[in-house]
Amino acid sequence: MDYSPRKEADGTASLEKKWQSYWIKNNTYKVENNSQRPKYYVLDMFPYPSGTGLHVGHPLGYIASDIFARYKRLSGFNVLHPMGYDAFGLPAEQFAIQTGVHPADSTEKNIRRYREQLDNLGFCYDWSREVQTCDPTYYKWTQWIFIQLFSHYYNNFSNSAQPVAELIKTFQTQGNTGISAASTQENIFSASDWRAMNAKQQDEILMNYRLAYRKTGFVNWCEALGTVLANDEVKDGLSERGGHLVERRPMLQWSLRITAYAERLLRDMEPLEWSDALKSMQRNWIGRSEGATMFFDIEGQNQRLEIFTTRPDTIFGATFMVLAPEHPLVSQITTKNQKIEIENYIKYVKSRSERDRQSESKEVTGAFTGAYVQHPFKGEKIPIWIGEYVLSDYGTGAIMAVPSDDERDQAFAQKFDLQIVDVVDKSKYPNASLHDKLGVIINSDFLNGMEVPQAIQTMFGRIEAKNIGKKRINYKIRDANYSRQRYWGEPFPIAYDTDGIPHALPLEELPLLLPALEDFKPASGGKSPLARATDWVNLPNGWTRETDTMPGFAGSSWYFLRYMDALNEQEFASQDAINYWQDVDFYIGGAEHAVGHLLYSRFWHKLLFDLKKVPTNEPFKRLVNQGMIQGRSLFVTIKGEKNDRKLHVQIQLADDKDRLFKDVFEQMIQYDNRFENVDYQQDIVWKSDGNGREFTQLTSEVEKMSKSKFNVVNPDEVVEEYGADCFRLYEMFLGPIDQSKPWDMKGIDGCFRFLRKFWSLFYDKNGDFVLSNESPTLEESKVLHTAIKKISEDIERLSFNTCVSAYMVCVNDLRALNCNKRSVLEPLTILIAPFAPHVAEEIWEKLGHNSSINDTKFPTFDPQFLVENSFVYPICINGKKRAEATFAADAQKADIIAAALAHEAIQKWTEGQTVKNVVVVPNKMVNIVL
Ligand code: ANZ
Repeated sequence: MDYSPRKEADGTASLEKKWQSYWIKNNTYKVENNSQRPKYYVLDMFPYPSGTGLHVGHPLGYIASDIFARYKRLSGFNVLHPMGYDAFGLPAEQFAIQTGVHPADSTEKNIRRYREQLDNLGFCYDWSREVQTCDPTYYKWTQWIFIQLFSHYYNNFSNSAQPVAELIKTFQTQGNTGISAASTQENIFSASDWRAMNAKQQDEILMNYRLAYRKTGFVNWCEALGTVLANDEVKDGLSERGGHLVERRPMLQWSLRITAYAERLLRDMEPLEWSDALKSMQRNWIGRSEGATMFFDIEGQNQRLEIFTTRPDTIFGATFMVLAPEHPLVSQITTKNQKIEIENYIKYVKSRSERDRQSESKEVTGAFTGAYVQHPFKGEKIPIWIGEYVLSDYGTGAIMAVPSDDERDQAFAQKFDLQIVDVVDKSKYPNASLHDKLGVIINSDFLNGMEVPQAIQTMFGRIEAKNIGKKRINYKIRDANYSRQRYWGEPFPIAYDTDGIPHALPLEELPLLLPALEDFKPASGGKSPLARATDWVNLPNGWTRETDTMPGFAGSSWYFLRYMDALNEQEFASQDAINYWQDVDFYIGGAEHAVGHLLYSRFWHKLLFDLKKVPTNEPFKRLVNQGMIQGRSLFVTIKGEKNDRKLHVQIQLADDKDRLFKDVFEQMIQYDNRFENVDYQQDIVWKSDGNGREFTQLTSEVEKMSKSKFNVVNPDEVVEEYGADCFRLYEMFLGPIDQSKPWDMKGIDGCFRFLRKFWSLFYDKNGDFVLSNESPTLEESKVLHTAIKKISEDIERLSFNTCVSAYMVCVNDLRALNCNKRSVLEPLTILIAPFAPHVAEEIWEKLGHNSSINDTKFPTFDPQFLVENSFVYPICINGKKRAEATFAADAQKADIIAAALAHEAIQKWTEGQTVKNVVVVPNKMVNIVL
């Protein structure tokens, strides 16, 4: 019988389909929340179920984690390996706006398609734990976590989240003088101040402390699209989609105080088994910097300007100040003469995205306010400017500019002809850059002669002694904007009373369901579509609901905990389940989530840790980013008067020599309007193939795999032709898991041939399944144990491509030895099961087992068969070979003789006889003379 994973000649269910139904029917992959075995949790980043389905790049990580999960299970662990869908999000809503299909319907349809595609690949997911973030039984708990964020603040003394209710008690008895908390502003008030405030005022104070709070933030507002855009959706002040005007506009939005956790997010990362590249991305994103805030008196006003600097040692080189254009002091300090110039400049800045503003290559811009501060040590007047390179939400939104030692200040000074005073002599450090903080201080009064690091420390002391500032640690990371003016997301469990004070809904009212809507377009004035659901928004007692929805990262920030106990209706997961599973042992997903999802989920996990809801302070112990599978795009060249143009062609239309035949092309252009204005007879080069057909030679390039590049390969088609086992092996064979590589069908036949060879080990010439029960020869054992060692070690270090080669070597060697012994082939079958689970189950059944191969044990290697430089000695008696045994090449004669005489098979021959002599010919033979 031939290996045929998909199609049976008689039309019966294929081998792979048979096992896929068997697994479902027998709940093979269902996991319990307790076991005698140690636990192991293997997690994939769950997908967003898009309308286009999976392409061959998506399963790369899923296959790797599936192999790992199967291997761990076979190695004696109770393995949690779940899957679900990140199902809220913009594409479903955009699709709804275009077609009127409700996002819930399109999402459900897409999920069904994904599930079919995933099932087709034979994954070992425990689907009884499936999570969909748009499911009310799930988002009930996303809302609940939001309420925890809303009703907790961060206590810097205990370094943990604490209830806001306790904070209120403290305010009532001692105001906020004795506390240290993560907060937006630090106005000091007493207990009697607090008690004198009305509810609205108190609410505003509390907002400065809550971990989920409302604040006016600047957003990229696009009037034409009626929505806020993310930074990467804005290019040069225009929306990337449609090219509409975008402006920075202040809007009242929910934010999450992730900054409170910045230090812990940094510190707790150290022991994790993550790549250095990933850790340093997180480190840079968090961006810890040590410096000081300093106050400068503003001339002629009873006001002080607070700045943040990491270089207080350069204070004597500060020759001007720069404020962010949004800084609240700007309107107060700007003089009459400068008013128009400042207003025009602010208008210009509003049209710029944050990214434009920070980009270094851009032209230097700014405007003078007409106002001055006083230098705290020199007493001189220093001009105050505004400039877009100073960001409003970093530090204090204001800087002292030191053009001698900061490139951006230098460019600014040169452009506007401002004074430059050298304060650091760097001649001792010719190779140092400005960022190295090296040199000797000059022109700086009491700092003169000090090395920079010493001068910085001295200044920290001076500033505090003089009471003009404080040492401060700043983080680049911003609090996360948490509001979206969108329909397809989690509603906030918040209602506003008649004073506009937000209140969290009680747990009994959760989930707060997303109301049914038929029109998903944004409402006018930057409001969410939910604002139109007036029956839902307006409550009988006069209160109103929040109409924004939560962003995409809400549901994905805690889903890994829900899998631990996915059906629980009382809690997000039971304490028993969480204490059992603890955390994710192995997590795999795309590098694009390095600073988004992986920071938010760590932050939420830490909150839950503070609330004693999870026992670990980090959620993901070991993490790997899989590389991308790229596509090979094909292009047709269209001649132009000046330049040739290249247009993508659907790769499936070309032949294996990248040729596109004219008849195929003519069919294609009937439904492809990109070619409407192309005179293809003229502008495309056609050649004859010699058989009466004309073709044009296409060119190729490796690019991201995407529908828009016409280079998508659907795994279903590959699986249909070669089977899932072959597809799995092949994706792993493409190269190291963490590297990107182009998809290329060329090698897949090799994997298929390998599976056929593996299969044929079990069959004789007549096509019968025949195995011998003899013991393996030493050579056979050596082949098997070499493979066991290599493959188990390689799986542990996630080197899956080298495992595939090891299987191939092993099977080739066993074929060369004509091995058909059960004692070798049975362990080999288990060895292969993580990669090719269907064929392994089939053979396992044929070997006479009546339970799944998943319930057996992974073979372990016996080092005696792996002795390097060993030799297999024939052991002869009176010149006739009676047995064989392996000895190290450098074994002592006496040891060889002793072992040969002790050999079981030899003892039968020597029993009752006298051994006259034993001759050892090194690396040749042993002869026993009786
Ligand atoms: C004086 C100075 C002298 C500075 C010098 C640098 C070099 P990091 O390390 O990134 O924290 N800065 C402060 N707030 C800013 C804002 N809102 N927008 C833009 N720039 C800001 O850098 C801190 C430094 O960046 C601060 O130290 C400040 O310039 C500037 F030789 O102060 B420095």
